[in-house]
Amino acid sequence: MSRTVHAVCSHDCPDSCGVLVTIDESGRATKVQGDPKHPVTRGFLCGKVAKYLDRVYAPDRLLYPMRRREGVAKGPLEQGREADAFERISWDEALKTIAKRLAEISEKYGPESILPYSYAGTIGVLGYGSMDRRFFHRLGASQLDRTICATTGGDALLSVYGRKLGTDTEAFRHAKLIIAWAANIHGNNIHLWPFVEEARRNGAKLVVIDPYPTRTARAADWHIAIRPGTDSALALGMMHILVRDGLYDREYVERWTHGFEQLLERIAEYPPERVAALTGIPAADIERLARQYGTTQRTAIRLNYGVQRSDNGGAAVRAIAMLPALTGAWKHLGGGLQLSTSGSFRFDSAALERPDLMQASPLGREAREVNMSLLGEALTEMRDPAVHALFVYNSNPAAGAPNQGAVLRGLRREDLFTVVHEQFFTDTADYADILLPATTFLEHTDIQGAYGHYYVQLSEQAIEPLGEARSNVWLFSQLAQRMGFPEACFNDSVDDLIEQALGNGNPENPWLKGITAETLRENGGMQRLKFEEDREGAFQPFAEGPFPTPSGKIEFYSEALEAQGVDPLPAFRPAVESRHSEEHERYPLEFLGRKADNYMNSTFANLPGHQEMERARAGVLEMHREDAEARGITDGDEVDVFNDRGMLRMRALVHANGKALPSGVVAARLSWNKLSAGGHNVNLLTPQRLCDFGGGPTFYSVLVEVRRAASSTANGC
Ligand SMILES: Nc1nc2c(c(=O)[nH]1)N[C@H]1C(S)=C(S)[C@@H](COP(=O)(O)OP(=O)(O)OC[C@H]3O[C@@H](n4cnc5c(=O)[nH]c(N)nc54)[C@H](O)[C@@H]3O)O[C@H]1N2
Ligand SMILES: Nc1nc2c(c(=O)[nH]1)N[C@H]1C(S)=C(S)[C@@H](COP(=O)(O)OP(=O)(O)OC[C@H]3O[C@@H](n4cnc5c(=O)[nH]c(N)nc54)[C@H](O)[C@@H]3O)O[C@H]1N2
Ligand code: SF4
Ligand SMILES: [Mo]
Repeated sequence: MSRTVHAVCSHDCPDSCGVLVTIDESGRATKVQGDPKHPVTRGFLCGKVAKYLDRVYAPDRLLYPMRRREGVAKGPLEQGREADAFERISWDEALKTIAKRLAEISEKYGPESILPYSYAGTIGVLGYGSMDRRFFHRLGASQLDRTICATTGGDALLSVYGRKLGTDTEAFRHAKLIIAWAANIHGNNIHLWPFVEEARRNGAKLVVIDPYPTRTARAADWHIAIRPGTDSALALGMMHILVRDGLYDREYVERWTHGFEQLLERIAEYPPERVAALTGIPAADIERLARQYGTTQRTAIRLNYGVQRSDNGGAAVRAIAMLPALTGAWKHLGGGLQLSTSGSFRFDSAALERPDLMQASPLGREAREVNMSLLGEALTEMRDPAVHALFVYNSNPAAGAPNQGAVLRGLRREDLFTVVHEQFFTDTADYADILLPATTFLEHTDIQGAYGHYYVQLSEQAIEPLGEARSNVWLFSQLAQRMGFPEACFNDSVDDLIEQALGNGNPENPWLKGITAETLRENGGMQRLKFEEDREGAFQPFAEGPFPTPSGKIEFYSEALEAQGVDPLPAFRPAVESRHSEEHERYPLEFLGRKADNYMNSTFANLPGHQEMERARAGVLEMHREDAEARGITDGDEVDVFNDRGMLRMRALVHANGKALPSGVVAARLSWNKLSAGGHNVNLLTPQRLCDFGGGPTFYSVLVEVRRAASSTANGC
């Protein structure tokens, strides 16, 4: 007899799909499907996870703890031959070795010389941050500031509204104008698409603002191919027109916003002609967009994080986020903006992570913070103390971190003790001293919120762990015992942690009230958050105040940012690497090293089925016809793409339709280094610079030059 279990896709995706896993008598998973009862999943999975069993049962899964063989240098290993560089050891041996080395390093250099490095390999609440944080806090290790993805945009949204909430995903069906702003809905957020389509069937228009011709852009009513890093100018220009033409909601602005007078002065600096010159969008189009936005009540902006990966990204998100405050779109069903819904869940992170344990550590105080976006610098330049141990889990920084040259130089250090807990032999695993096998979401239990909807879910373990794979919670609980940490919290079970996460009775999270593991099970593994404010069947977060900001209002003007030395109002400032900067003379092309539609950051890049889906774009540099012609490049040529940080060998894909990608912009996709020609992916070219605030990286502010490779023959033959 087969049975079915409700799990949750734990990959770093806004959709957090409910997944039904079918398991046969032998305990093997035979099928995964989208949960038809989940109101956002609606019975389907994306192409990546529909093939999930290929990943779980992949022949190259990492299944046993391993130690680097004596004399084998750290560095890239050939895919499929990685195991040769390691020898299998028992878990007992692995845990003993790690505990011993960490104790020695802590003793010799101080505990802050140990750096945990993790991100969102799993966004399950326990797997993302619970026992691991307790462990590193008790150790006194450096704290990791997890900025790689969303802190700049997140902080920007918070500076305006005070909480990361947004338009209800299901309410998008009621919108009349949808703007996908740096939001690759088809690629990154596919479960929003049916609601967009439903809205369009009822007359809504879809506008996409993205320099790249995504599938979403190609399916839209209107694609505005903005120049990278200029979105703040566009949003300020739209506000200029809305105010000039009286197309804003005076009552809402007066009642619920702060700093309108100052904003008026600022937007006066952004007349359409100036904005046109900055963004590359004709003034008439800017007028048309602003008019459509200002004359439609139900306007929904799906803003995604692409826009903040740039020097001026924080200001851009702030400016865009102000648009629905100006028009009062929040009052209308289907109106508003969604960047993230993650602020709605409020799992009890203090109970899970126990930052108080730092006081009990040998350090006896709060440990220093290291910005993960500066990993290269941290491993090669940081002092007092230098980093001597790196513990990587839930992440593949050798592929995903910016300034790859420095990151790999750091990882190559023979005096750095590196532990990697992984499902596969990733680029980072190639640099491990000790390699540990991790479970997939089918093999452990967790609880999960979402950043693209308002349902909390229980993810039940569906199958036994493969080989000797173990979960993050198990690993750090075991290591704590080996270190001799006496605190009882290191013995908490998964059930205990789930109970603590839900924090029932905690006044900080009223929307989780009454939700327990049992009630979740009774409801097929999922429950909608318990909003008091649901109106017309949807959650409308900012229809009225007060707002959880310092002023209690929506903040056009932010004194809190001002206190940090940041401009309290949004403005356009050119990125250090952009067509508006001096660097542009040396490197005249703006480079977008984007995510792959068929991978999840670097995850899935090693699987043949996923590679097949991504084939047309793998190793490819997309260019505008004019840029190609000016360099004597034809479609299919091998090209060198380079800047001061490095050079990549790629194959040119020249857009026949000149309008597809703006001239002066080239694009390529993220993969594993060892699967890329020359052994490096796009992050060899990305810089160490940070955004205007929030500490995020500037993946999308990169200048390069491109030339036909010396060895290239036309059409790549
Ligand atoms: N050029 C460029 N670089 C980028 C981006 C970009 O758009 N362009 N995007 C950036 C963004 S937004 C992000 S979020 C980062 C993401 O960067 P990373 O956080 O490094 O994400 P992945 O590359 O997906 O690597 C996650 C790893 O976690 C592992 N994993 C999964 N589940 C578990 C688990 O339960 N336990 C353990 N121990 N491991 C697990 C997976 O096997 C995988 O190898 O990349 C950033 N890098
Ligand atoms: N298939 C797939 N799905 C994913 C991921 C993946 O790697 N693959 N990654 C996941 C992760 S980690 C995240 S954070 C989420 C959200 O990920 P997003 O933030 O939505 O993803 P990005 O692809 O970084 O950026 C979205 C779009 O912004 C565009 N863009 C770049 N620069 C600019 C600019 O200056 N202005 C404008 N207007 N647009 C710009 C890019 O071309 C891209 O199409 O997606 C998640 N979902
Ligand atoms: S990656 Fe996203 S869309 Fe795909 S199954 Fe997971 S949550 Fe759903
Ligand atoms: Mo991300």
